[in-house]
Amino acid sequence: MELFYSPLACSLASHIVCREADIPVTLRRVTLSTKEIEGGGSLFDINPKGAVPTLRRDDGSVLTEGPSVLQYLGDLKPASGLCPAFGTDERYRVIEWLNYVSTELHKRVFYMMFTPESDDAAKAAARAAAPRRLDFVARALEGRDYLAGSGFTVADAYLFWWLTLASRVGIDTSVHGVLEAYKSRCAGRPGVGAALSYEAAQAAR
Ligand SMILES: N[C@@H](CCC(=O)N[C@@H](CS)C(=O)NCC(=O)O)C(=O)O
Repeated sequence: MELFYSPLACSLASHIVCREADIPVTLRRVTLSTKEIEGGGSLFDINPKGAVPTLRRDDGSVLTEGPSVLQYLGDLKPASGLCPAFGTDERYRVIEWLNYVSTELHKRVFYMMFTPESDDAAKAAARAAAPRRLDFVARALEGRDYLAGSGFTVADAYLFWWLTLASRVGIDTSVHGVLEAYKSRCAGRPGVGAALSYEAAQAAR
């Protein structure tokens, strides 16, 4: 399988899951502004939406949209616990969190902060939307190690990416000790640490 990614973009969550679950993938780096794939080709020819994560499976079929890619990867390795079994309450909690991170954090805050379609007022409004959402996430993590169930799941991979990027773009997550502890807990996992170091090095290139 090939995972089309861009360093430190939301595709980091899928990369983390591959490392956590020992799923062999070839990482294909994409320059998002031009959609060029390192080594040749355009992401548009693989995913007409031109977005990462994009997963090309061994049969050539392509899966897109972070929450579906994350669940697909997690389901490849059920024993990893990264994606709880269908039908369990834990699975619906994971889906609930994936949706929250995707819509309320990723798109509501980051997308509006960075899209050229936003003027300064829209960018400021997006940034201002972060603290209330951080309060909510911090409260949800009070007394628990991870978002859903007892272990690290694909939802944590997605939230970890968002929190990591948030700090890099001046959103202060350190006001919540619980979030700092959560970030360190996640970063200390071998798969998370390896994916983050790899992409940080790629981003610095
Ligand atoms: N709806 C997609 C959006 C993913 C997304 O926003 N990816 C960003 C990187 S974090 C991207 O590829 N942006 C480039 C673009 O949309 O032109 C998903 O949930 O996977």
